[in-house]
Amino acid sequence: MGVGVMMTGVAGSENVASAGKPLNRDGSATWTLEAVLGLFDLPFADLIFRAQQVYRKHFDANSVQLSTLLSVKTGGCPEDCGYCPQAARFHTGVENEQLMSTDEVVSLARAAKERGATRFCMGAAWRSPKQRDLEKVSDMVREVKSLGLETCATLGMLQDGQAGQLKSAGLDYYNHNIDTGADYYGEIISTRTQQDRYETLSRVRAAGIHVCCGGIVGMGESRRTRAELIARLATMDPYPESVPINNLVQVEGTPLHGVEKLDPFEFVRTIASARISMPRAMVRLSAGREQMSDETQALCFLAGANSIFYGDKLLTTGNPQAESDRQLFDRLGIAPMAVEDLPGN
Ligand code: SAM
Ligand code: DTB
Ligand code: SF4
Repeated sequence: MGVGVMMTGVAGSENVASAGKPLNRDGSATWTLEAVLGLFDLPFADLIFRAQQVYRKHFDANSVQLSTLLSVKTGGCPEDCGYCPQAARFHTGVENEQLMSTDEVVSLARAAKERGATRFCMGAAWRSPKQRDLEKVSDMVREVKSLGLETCATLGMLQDGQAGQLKSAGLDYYNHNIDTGADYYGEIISTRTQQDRYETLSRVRAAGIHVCCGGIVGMGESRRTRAELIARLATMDPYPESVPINNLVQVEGTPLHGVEKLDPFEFVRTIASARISMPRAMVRLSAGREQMSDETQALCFLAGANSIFYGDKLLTTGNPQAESDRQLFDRLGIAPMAVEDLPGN
């Protein structure tokens, strides 16, 4: 990626756009890698101030949306994502389980709704769903949607037609992350390219499903790589409606176990840069909260994070207990976002 090269489009294509000044849907100029790096390089207080200004223009800064995750198909994944406890080739103790039954999923979704979640995200450890499995997941989506929850799924790469099928079942969001900057991607995953991911994202968009796309930091990458991740996300046209920023949860047995931990302020900077460059997105403080102090989480909310995963488990790893999140929200004067306040309602 050359200095000052503009990045536009879900397909990740590059163009030199300075002459035509293409606009993102919020009307701001396209973000270059250098411009995002400039955000990361700001004094911390200036960065947070800018993030707050952008954040308060578009959202109630004391309201955070709650999504609950469920692994509907755990383990045994054929991919080699170096961070992931579910890859069959790593010995992490995560067993290869069968796809859950729709009844089981629906009863867990109902419980999540009762605890205050407004979105329910179903994850499967697949490279790509088989047709037979997609039909079962479509049933789950239909039933979860009928509970009055927003629906999200993350099932790996989608082939032509599959996104349309999920949309017909009532899927609101599809999560598929580009994970990291293009320069670092090959260090982390070899079994599918970042281009494969952009193609799935294009199919999701074309089917009219909202895009949930973000990445992971804390994998030993440079600040420049983190800035490139954010620039890539911010220059998707349109940028994702939902942007999960994960801090690597280190799991024994994965290649990334033992990598040097990211300075928490650098994590907060990543959140702030996402907020500034994607003003109307739901920026989710995602994996890694259990390992984070309350103070770091508070800084993330100040930096513009307005969504979290809520419930004591992510997919296979831990998340803070719902009760401790409720206490943290009380201490910070944060209210869970109500259904009627969700973007689009
Ligand atoms: N198998 C599907 C796929 O990869 O597209 C869906 C599930 S996958 C677990 C979803 C995302 O979770 C990954 O893209 C990655 O960003 C994040 N993730 C996985 N393991 C993680 C870890 N140990 N720490 C932080 N984030 C992680
Ligand atoms: C995302 O970006 N983060 C979530 C969700 N999308 C599916 C997953 C985090 C997984 C953390 C590791 C685990 O629990 O297995
Ligand atoms: Fe499989 Fe998804 Fe884990 Fe990669 S991140 S190994 S695709 S479950």
